[in-house]
Amino acid sequence: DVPAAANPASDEAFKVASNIKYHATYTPAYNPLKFDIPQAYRATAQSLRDTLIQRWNDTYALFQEKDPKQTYYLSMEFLQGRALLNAVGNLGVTGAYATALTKLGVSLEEVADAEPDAALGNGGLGRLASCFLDSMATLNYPAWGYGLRYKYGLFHQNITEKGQEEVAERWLEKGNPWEIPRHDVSHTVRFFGSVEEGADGKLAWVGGETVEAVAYDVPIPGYRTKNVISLRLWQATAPAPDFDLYAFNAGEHDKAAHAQIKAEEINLVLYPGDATVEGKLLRLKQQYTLVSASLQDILATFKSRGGRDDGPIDWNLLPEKVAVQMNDTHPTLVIPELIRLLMDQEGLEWDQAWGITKRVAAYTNHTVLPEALEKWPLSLISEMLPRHVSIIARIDDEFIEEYKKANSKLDAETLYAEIASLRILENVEVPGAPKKAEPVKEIKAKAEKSSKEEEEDEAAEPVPAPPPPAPLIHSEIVKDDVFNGFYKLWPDKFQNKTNGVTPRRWLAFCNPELSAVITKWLGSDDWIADLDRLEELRKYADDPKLQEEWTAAKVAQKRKLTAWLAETTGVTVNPESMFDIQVKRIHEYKRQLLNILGVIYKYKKLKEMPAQERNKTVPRVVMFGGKAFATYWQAKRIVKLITDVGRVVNSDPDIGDLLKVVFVPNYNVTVAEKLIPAAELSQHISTAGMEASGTSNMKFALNGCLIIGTLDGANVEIREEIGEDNFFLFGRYAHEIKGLRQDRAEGKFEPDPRFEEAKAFIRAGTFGDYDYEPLLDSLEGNEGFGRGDYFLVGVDFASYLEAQKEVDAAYQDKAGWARKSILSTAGSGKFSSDRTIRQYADEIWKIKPLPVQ
Ligand code: DL6
Repeated sequence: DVPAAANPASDEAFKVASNIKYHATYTPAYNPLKFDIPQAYRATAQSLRDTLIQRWNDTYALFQEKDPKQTYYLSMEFLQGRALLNAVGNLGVTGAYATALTKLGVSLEEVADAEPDAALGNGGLGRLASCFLDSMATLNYPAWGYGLRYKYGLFHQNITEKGQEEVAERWLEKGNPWEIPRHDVSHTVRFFGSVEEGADGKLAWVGGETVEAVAYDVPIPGYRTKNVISLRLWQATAPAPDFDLYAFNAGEHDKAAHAQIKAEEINLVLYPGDATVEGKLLRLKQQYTLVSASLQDILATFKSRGGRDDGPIDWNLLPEKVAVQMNDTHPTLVIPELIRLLMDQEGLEWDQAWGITKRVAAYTNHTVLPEALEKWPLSLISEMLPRHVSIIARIDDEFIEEYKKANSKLDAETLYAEIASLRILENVEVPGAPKKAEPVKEIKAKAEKSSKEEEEDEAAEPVPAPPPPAPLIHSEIVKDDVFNGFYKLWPDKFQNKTNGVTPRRWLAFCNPELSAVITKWLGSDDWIADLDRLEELRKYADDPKLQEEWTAAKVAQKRKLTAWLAETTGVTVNPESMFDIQVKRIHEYKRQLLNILGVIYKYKKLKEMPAQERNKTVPRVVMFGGKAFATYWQAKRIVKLITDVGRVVNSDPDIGDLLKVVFVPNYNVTVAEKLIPAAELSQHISTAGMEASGTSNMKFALNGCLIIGTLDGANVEIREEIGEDNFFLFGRYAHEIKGLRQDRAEGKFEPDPRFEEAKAFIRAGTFGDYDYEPLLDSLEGNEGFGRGDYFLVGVDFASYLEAQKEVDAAYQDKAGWARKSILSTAGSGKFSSDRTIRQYADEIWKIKPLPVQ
């Protein structure tokens, strides 16, 4: 029973408590006679869902009525994390829900903790998509997300004696109160089949297999606004008859359910292994399902708005009403699919369909790693998407013709080499091309080589100083290297948008202690929706009172994390130590290996020191978290090494609390929300030029954590904003990497003896007898299979150790550290995803806010 309201002030909490109890009884997912934490979670979520649905309906009705231009954000990944605390926070009802739940005998925190983490993503690209949704809703933009409803997401990571073990993440096991199945919204998606020409001469795609993609809407509330937008996730199901009753009754049970199982495969996991043809086909099916269902939905919405569903449709208006953003390469089938829908379903001619498509679609590049810039075998696309292949081929043909016309002065060899490097189809003959066009890269390499030889012949001129590093390294690499040919053709199509993170989840809600201090010193909590206000903290950075409160907030978070670590990993750490954290996907370019080699070196030196000297060192807990892709063996060896080092170091009585190494298992959004607020130092140490941006660096800086990092990705801008003195910089610059790589691979670079010492320590068996040779071998700077130190760990090692010394020295000055920490937060205003989304809205999508009154 809900106790009656004692005074009018608790009226709202009383209503909330009644509503929660109502849901515990009437929308039961559990025995309604019990009210334990799982029931309380479910009922609380249902109660919030009522408000969300109400507001979602109002928002949708407003968009239908006003028919604004709308953005649709297509992404294979959304790393949403938990929804409950975010919902109460954004709806402004945290206090009421906390009080209501206390009345009911449970706490908001325990209830929130019962929610599984929605991990429909892999890394930064997926979390960025989720931050963007929060900002789109908060800023009242008519914008939606589209994704896939994965049953298992990526995978759940266990850390065992053997290193990383992957198991299915059963996040939907007990149902998901945050999703609303829309059985009235579904679209047919076709695969395989053939293309036939109809009597009217038009092409039609027929036969093959089909699935029905059904919409599941996840409401996304904005902060302090009535707008609630949608993340629409597609679930593939078999079309009727989805079950063969005759086969079933004949005892062929597997066969009976075959169609349904086949359709549901699409939604099982994110990034299924693609080493086999079956794996590749499944990935392509997933990408096409997302694209086709979303575009059909978008066109249906376009037709239903402005009363055009019963009159002639003016398709030229589509770019004025619709912007489609492709989050990286995965949804790029948007281009041929939109053309197909406009031509084959809506009867447009090629020129009009292609013209409209060019104005509707935009693409964001999130990496220049070749393995992530997807290419598909032509045979596979031809088989699965035969109609699209002809569309892609036509785009390719037109491009080649246009290029030939625009470059008629080029000699044939250069012209066809350039075409070969820019066109969409690879290894397909270009009409009119000389028999064997040499790839442009080889031609360029030849030219470079001969000019180098010429240079060498000349009397040695002093080498000019390298240019200063560009502030937007990734955008420069995209323009000058990866897509240089296209950039030269269409410079106006290239723009930089600095990423950002939502300050709601990544400061206000995950770090209430620090948020309270900021609100107190800024005089209001407006900063949560206007992050530039953090700048005003700068003037108090030297104030001992603020420093004291600031440090106390950090200590509170460190204590919480200490308890959680002990519970989840069994490792006891001293909260007085410096908390040093590196959390991100495990990848050689992110160089967790550099970090752990630094730890190994430090451990060796601590062992060698006399106890007296040792005890003067700054105690540190070095934490790692992140998933290695299941078949990325080198990354998995890195995880294994970290855990082996932890096992030895953490139980060494000589070391005690001076050094602890913890691998936090199953890193996800929920874990990040615990680690980031407690971090004092975080490592963003990629090989320069390889990290497109990084967004966790922004979250750490926002929470007053100092960064040790290379001049790479968003580190460059963060350092500019928070000040050079507050950033521990090390390592070589992006423009030096190519030359260094060459030297390193040829054994021309002598690595620091400390680097050799750390490797030898592992080779000596200090951390067990696991075969680390393939990993260590990759660090050897001489040519040979798997060698060459491509990520330049050996090159940056010395400067990394020096920067770590600076960190230790700085940490000993408590007031100085607090000052730097305050300045980190104060300089983080730029990194709000609200700023990023405003830029996308103004400069790319051309959409305007439309708030529900
Ligand atoms: O743009 C969001 C995020 C960047 O911050 C990271 O630097 C970048 O690695 C990530 N990219 C991806 C794409 N896949 N890969 N590799 O996740 O995007």
